[in-house]
Amino acid sequence: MRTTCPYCGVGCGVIAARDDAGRWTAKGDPDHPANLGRLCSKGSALGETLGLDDRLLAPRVNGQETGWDSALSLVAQRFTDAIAAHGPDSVAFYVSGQLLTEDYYVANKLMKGFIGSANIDTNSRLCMASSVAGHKRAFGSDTVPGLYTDLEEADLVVLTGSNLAWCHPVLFQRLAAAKAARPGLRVVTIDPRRTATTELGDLHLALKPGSDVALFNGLLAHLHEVGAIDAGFVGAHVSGFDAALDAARNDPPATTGLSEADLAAFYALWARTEKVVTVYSQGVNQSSSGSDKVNAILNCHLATGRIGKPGMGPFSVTGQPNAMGGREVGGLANMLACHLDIENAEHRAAVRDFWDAPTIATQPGLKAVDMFRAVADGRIKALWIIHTNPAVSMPEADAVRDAIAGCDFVVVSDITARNDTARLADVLLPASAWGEKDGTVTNSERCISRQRAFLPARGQARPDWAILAEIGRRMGFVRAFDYETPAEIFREYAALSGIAGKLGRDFDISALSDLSDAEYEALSPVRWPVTAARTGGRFFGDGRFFTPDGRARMLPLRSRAPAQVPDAEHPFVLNTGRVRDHWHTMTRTALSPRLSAHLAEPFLELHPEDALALGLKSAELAEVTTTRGRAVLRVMVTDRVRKGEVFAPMHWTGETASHGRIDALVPAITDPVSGQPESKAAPCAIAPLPVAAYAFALSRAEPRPDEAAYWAKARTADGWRLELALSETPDDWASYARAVLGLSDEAAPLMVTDARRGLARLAFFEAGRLQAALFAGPQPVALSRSYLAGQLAAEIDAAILSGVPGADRPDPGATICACFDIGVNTIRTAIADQRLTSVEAIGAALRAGTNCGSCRPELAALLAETAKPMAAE
Ligand SMILES: Nc1nc2c(c(=O)[nH]1)N[C@H]1C(S)=C(S)[C@@H](COP(=O)(O)OP(=O)(O)OC[C@H]3O[C@@H](n4cnc5c(=O)[nH]c(N)nc54)[C@H](O)[C@@H]3O)O[C@H]1N2
Ligand SMILES: Nc1nc2c(c(=O)[nH]1)N[C@H]1C(S)=C(S)[C@@H](COP(=O)(O)OP(=O)(O)OC[C@H]3O[C@@H](n4cnc5c(=O)[nH]c(N)nc54)[C@H](O)[C@@H]3O)O[C@H]1N2
Ligand code: SF4
Ligand SMILES: [Mo]
Repeated sequence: MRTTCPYCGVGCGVIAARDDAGRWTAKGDPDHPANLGRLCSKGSALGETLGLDDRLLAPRVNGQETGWDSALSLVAQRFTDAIAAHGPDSVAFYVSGQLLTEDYYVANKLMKGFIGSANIDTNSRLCMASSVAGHKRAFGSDTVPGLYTDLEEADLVVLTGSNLAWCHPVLFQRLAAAKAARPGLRVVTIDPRRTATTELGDLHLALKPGSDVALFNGLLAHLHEVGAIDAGFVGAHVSGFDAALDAARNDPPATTGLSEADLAAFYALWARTEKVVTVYSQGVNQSSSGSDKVNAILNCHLATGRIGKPGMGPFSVTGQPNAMGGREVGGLANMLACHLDIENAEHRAAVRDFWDAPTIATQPGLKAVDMFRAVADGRIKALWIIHTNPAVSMPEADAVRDAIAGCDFVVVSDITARNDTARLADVLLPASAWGEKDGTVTNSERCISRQRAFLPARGQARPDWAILAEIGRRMGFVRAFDYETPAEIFREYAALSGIAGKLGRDFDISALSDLSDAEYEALSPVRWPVTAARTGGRFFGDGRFFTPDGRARMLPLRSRAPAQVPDAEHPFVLNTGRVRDHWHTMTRTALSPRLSAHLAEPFLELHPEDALALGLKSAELAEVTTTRGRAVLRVMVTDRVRKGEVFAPMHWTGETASHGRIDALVPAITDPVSGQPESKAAPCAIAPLPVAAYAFALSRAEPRPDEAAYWAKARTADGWRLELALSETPDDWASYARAVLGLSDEAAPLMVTDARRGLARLAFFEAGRLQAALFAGPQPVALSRSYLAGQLAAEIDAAILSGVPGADRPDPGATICACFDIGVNTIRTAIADQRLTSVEAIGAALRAGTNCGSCRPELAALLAETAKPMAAE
């Protein structure tokens, strides 16, 4: 079955098929234009995430399972009551860029056209809002001009605020392959820290966090100085050039902290290279000056006319699989469907007439941060959260969690009850997951692809669009929500886009409005626009923009003082982001043992000099605090980060770690134009966590370590692995282990202890097989985790207590290649023993890096040994 990957915005085509053992596996679709057969580690492991282990299979009201009818009646009633008593703005939907377009369309139609409020916002506010605002300011529309092939055709690719190697791995692989085939292709990376992505670059600019506006203002001034402005293009198609240049000249790039030589090299390369693509992502968007950062980049492309032509243009890469589709259907609180504007009376009237709606929202609704503030202070009486986990992913996550807990009525639609937000719901609705539902998504290059069902419905789960439509009907809007299939919704949406096209909007897929059900089922990937006159292609190469006068707008921009400044109490800057093998709050990727083996616990990248000053060593635990909250993270000492700056991943939750929710630390400071929070620059304090005993444990049963000062757990092939830190050493390790690892009181361990050194090692066997083991001591436990994880269910053998494999069995070390489960030690040894000098040679020797290729940047780093291994030892 051909479908589309549910993770990142690259939008790879997937072929789901059963293997010989009857298990579902995912392979890259060679015919899909996004990936041409490739998949990354997450996509390749999709088959491991389809089980029913943690699935929510029936509606729950106040924690009790119930049938759909009573759950839906309650939801419809409570929303209707709130609206009757307090008006339409007393209710809100908080949705997600992972919804399918059809789901999203129905949610938006219900809220904006039938409830009559615009209080629907999406996690794309945390993700793409600054790019949307920047595009609209410059182009008059939220249009991504280019195509993926532009990265391959360019002579210079600038990656700024993007860890493409880990976050858009297949697009990164396409770029890496193009560069290998044509070494003249230059890559410049702009990121305060070194990443797997910066390894590919010819030049890495480790700028001061937040200083991107000054960097691109400096570039604009330089382009003018050296005569690289395209006066013809500017004269015919752009307004605001003089003011933009004037502002740029008054904003010297010295504030970036970069050396003059680096700045000069970057500027000269950009100026002399006609075919340049600037790719940007969350280092740009998630900033208190995010919209200005976007426009500073767009200014340079507009001034040189390098936009919308093969191999050139600005390129905002989208994060979620349907971030783009959500923008198209109007998922943001300040948009209507099909790129129509809520504040435009003509647009509003067109949408209302088309929907035959009783009302239409007349002003923008609450943006995410403000929405949860309104929930906190009781203005929102009923809230429906769909396909997102705000108690973990919103800034000020503790306050958001408390706000949800305190709200009169909260509905959560999810595929699992095991997440921090779902635990707070009054009504929990089971949604059909990837593989069980049908619809469309749009990727970063405007390509619309089908997600198709290949699994039967699970339990009572229903697709999100069907749940939303049923609530619409139960709220009294029977005809408007009388959908029976996603194809019907898609046709209606495509027809509305035709009206948007007639109103001069970019988003027009009206040629798809009369697809039959069978044609919808068979729909091949297609880039919009899709009209009678044209299909796909680039925008703006012809110099025509979607502003009232048809000209693009350059904006006068001046760097503002950073919104968040470290001080004596909070001297470090906390940067946050992603790791290679986990997806957001891990409700799906943590189901896969091999994805969990790459980085198995929440961590903090800390510069060696800072670590020394703080008295922290690698593998110890740091307590990180901000004015908003606290986290406890494993220290990874590395010069990848600049001194004074630290980096932590966003993935860990209350389900997977004791104090790993990084957004508990992040203040909800937003960009004034887009309302997008600054997730990458929180001033923080760092101190060693006082620990009496560290422990590492393995267990067949899921561990329950609630009282520990720190814990983090991850799945292994046969059970779980657990990291622990305790503030007091237990008197009796055996009974402690029994309680935490779910063993019966009779379970008797093999045990060695060394009271003087405070060491204890215990192994519990049942029916001759290892059931659980625990290794504890006053220092961080330095044992081979990958070896130990492989010993669960092994036959009884006291050698396990050594914690390391015997001399006859080498210790593979932490997983680098997730596809073939090849560890860092195995790779290092092969490089040394076999004198390997290339990533290809490692592949030939070990197979590492030869399937999905996601680990190739790390293999390159191991070869260069310029960097330490990324995974904790
Ligand atoms: N493996 C994996 N892939 C994913 C996801 C995932 O959860 N896991 N999520 C998807 C989603 S929704 C998104 S939005 C994308 C995000 O994709 P990316 O934006 O590439 O990922 P991030 O790690 O959030 O941040 C990118 C980089 O911005 C840098 N940065 C921080 N501050 C600044 C700054 O001031 N200026 C500049 N120039 N750079 C800065 C950070 O150091 C970081 O390396 O990834 C998508 N892909
Ligand atoms: N500090 C910090 N915070 C960040 C970021 C950062 O870089 N730093 N990045 C931000 C960004 S860019 C993003 S996109 C957000 C992402 O943050 P979230 O959207 O909160 O994270 P997810 O884990 O993707 O949440 C998706 C939820 O939907 C559920 N789900 C899966 N499939 C379905 C389905 O078919 N239907 C329904 N109804 N539910 C389903 C999953 O189980 C999960 O609970 O985080 C943001 N927060
Ligand atoms: S790059 Fe990876 S996560 Fe992104 S769509 Fe492709 S396979 Fe999925
Ligand atoms: Mo995102």
